[in-house]
Amino acid sequence: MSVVIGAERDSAPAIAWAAQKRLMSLFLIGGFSALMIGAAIGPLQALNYADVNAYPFLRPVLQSYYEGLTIHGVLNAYVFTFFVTSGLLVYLPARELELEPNMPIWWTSFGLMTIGAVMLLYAMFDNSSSVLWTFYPPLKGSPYFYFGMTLLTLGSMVPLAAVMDLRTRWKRANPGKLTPLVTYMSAATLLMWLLAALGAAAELIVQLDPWSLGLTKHVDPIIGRTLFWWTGHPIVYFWLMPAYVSWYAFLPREAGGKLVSDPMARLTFALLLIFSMPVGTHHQLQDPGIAPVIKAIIAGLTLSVALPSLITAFTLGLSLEYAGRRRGGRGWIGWFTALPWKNPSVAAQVLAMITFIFGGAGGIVNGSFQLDNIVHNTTWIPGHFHITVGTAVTMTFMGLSFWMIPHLTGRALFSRKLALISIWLWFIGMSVFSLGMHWAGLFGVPRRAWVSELPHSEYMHVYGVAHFPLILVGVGGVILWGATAAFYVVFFGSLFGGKRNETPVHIPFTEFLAGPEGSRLAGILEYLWPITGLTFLVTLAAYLPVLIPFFQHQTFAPGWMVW
Ligand code: HAS
Ligand code: HEM
Ligand code: CU
Repeated sequence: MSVVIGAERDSAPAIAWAAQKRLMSLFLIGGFSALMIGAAIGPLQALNYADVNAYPFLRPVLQSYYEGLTIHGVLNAYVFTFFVTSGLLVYLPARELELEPNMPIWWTSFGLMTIGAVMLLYAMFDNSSSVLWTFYPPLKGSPYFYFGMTLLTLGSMVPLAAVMDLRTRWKRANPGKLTPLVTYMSAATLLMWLLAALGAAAELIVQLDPWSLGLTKHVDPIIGRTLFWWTGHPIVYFWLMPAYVSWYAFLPREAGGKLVSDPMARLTFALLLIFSMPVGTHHQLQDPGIAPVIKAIIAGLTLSVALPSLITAFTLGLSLEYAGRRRGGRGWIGWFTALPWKNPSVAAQVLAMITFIFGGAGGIVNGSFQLDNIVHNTTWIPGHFHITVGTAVTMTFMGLSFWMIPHLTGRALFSRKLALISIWLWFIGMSVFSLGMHWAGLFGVPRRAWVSELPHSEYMHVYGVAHFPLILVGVGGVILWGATAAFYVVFFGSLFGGKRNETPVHIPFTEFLAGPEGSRLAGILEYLWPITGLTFLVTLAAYLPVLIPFFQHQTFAPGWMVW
């Protein structure tokens, strides 16, 4: 049962939702198919660090470590997340408001992203574009890569139009009322992404697309990097915020409780919209040409972006405790063990949250200017982001799919037991993997290095000091192969082989202990467009001092193909 919203539910003609469910399923299938390829490659990279070089045997498919790494990063970080998010952030608000979304707009997003993804696959698998997920110039791939990336990015911005249209129609029918929570969170996420995507869109359309076609001869790498990180930092919140939608709006109910505060959820999303944008330069703390004073200011601002996540930790911690106590949990730990751990969707999301505590702590280390000197460009960094995007977000999407596939298709989950096994294996595998990556990073083991290509004695000579943590990396990777296999048996098994459900599965919209009614905070936060405008100004204030000197001293680099 969803929360009842205004009079819309009674007066609106009943919507069948069949077309919407079909398109939502396509978004899920598109996204998770990308993850399937990406996650199959990941363990090869983990084994590389443990000195197992599988690549000579993979020549017919992958020509080099870097071709695989590009496919892994691009499919997981862009294609998987964009598809799932562009589905969820339209479907869920539409269901919350009980209004039909504008289907041509939503299909446009799907179409653009599909064409983009196919072009990217072509460019990566023909070994013309091993430019890694950051596609830093002057590494030069094929036009298919950059145009594919352009279409994928534009496609991911389109859902904003669908959500704003839904919100406007609902507001017209419900004058003076606050936007319901899921729609609010979706709108805030997509408005943030509208500003965020401008950087990469500019880099692609102005710099890289024409350059890849040969229309321009040279490229300025540092301008490219800066525009990339304009997007590349807030993109991590474009990954995270849909997971937060699930944590705030569904998990409390799935766990048997209620969300303790709706206004805190709104505050989190508004703060993420504002703070995500101006801090991308913390990825360039070791880059030349940016004044130390700017880097120090950005380091300070970076700590502010942790704030909404700390609010989230306490709000959701309390909501889970409430659920656990309602289920009979007693004492300091009893509420936690009383959570419905047998429900794979709940287990996935709670384990995702626990992992995220460590991911967040590592992020704060990265953001601290001086400490970043030690960890930058080491395996510490992939260690950090495999427990943020690679687990907190990915495992939340996996958990969400466990109720959503039955909801969309009318079929029961293929096997709850195997679903639980996949989640626990992912949690254990990623914990071991990420511990190894962080630890090896502290010994200075570089990321993005085909270390297993060295003869064993040389590998031991250079990396022997980090041999144990690097073994952990490989072991974690192998466990993750098991997790991936188990998950996809459940995912595709449910889609195509699950038993027909007797009773329909509803979207688990949560109830609140403290709702938004009468909250002054919620009232102020309702002004999403002015908040977006303010964020744009703050972003310009952060980026103009970085970019102007680069435009005044341009460099002209020819393209490189080093693979
Ligand atoms: Fe990061 C690099 C700083 C969060 C992803 N990050 C990366 C890269 C990626 C990434 C992909 O400042 C590398 C890109 C590349 O290829 O080079 N990151 C941060 C900070 C945060 C942060 C300050 N990162 C994320 C998230 C990501 C992500 C989220 C993906 C989804 N990161 C950096 C910096 C770099 C960086 C530098 C550049 C480093 C370099 O040198 O290259 C913060 O937002 C983190 C805040 C999070 C928290 C945790 C809150 C905990 C919660 C769970 C609560 C649990 C409960 C369970 C309720 C403070 C919400 C209760 C149960 C109980 C038993 C208690
Ligand atoms: C990079 C392993 C899943 C996103 C890497 C690296 C390893 C790895 C070892 C570092 C390679 C290097 O720096 O040389 C794995 C394993 C996975 C997995 C074992 C388990 C199935 C994921 C997931 C995501 C992800 C689920 C995101 C949704 C990335 C990205 C990179 C990366 C963005 C950076 C690529 C680059 O440097 O260009 N992965 N990964 N991975 N991984 Fe994963
Ligand atoms: Cu960042």
